[in-house]
Amino acid sequence: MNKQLIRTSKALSKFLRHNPEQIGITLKEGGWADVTALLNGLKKVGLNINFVDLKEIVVTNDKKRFSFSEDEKLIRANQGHSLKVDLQLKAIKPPDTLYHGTAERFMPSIKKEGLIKRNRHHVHLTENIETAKNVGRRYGKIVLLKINTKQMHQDGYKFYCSTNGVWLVDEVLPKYYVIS
Ligand code: HQG
Repeated sequence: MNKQLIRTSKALSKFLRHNPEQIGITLKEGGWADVTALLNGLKKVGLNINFVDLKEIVVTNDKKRFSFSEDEKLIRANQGHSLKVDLQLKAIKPPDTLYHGTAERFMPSIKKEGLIKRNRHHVHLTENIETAKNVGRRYGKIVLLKINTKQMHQDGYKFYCSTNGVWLVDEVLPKYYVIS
């Protein structure tokens, strides 16, 4: 993928998860944005791409961050929003164990209050240890937390899985994780 498309892909995360108003678009129910409006909005901030380019970004994105509607007239981020959007995900039974990668410097506070969603809609968890490690690494020296999601599920916590396989939950209390 060329540099312009990589830059646009990062911008898409920002506009479809956090700041659509910055390019003059609004998100509809389910977090969907109109593709034509999005392309026009991107042009305004110097990201001049066409539909074929946008499709390449969606299809080749390493974490499958974006989806088109069936008719490809709408697009949305699959997860990671700070905006209040209802992704209309159904609660499902999680695997018995999930992982969360974080940074050492957050641990004093995580030990007190557990994992909280902070700016995002949910706490993000993954089945994949490598993914968890990469996520933690973004913030400093990594700590890998192994979460007893079987117990959490039995205790009534609701789990959701985004279209791109990220597990989402409201919080993880300290009693449910061990440092792995
Ligand atoms: C930490 C990526 C202090 C939490 C990934 C994390 C993910 C606390 C940071 C997605 C805390 C929030 C999300 C507490 C949690 N005290 N720190 N009580 N509770 N934290 O970026 O999970 O590339 O909002 O451990 O794949 O790191 O964007 O969340 O370190 O799915 O598509 O606060 O981002 O996807 O950071 O990452 P984030 P995250 P994308």
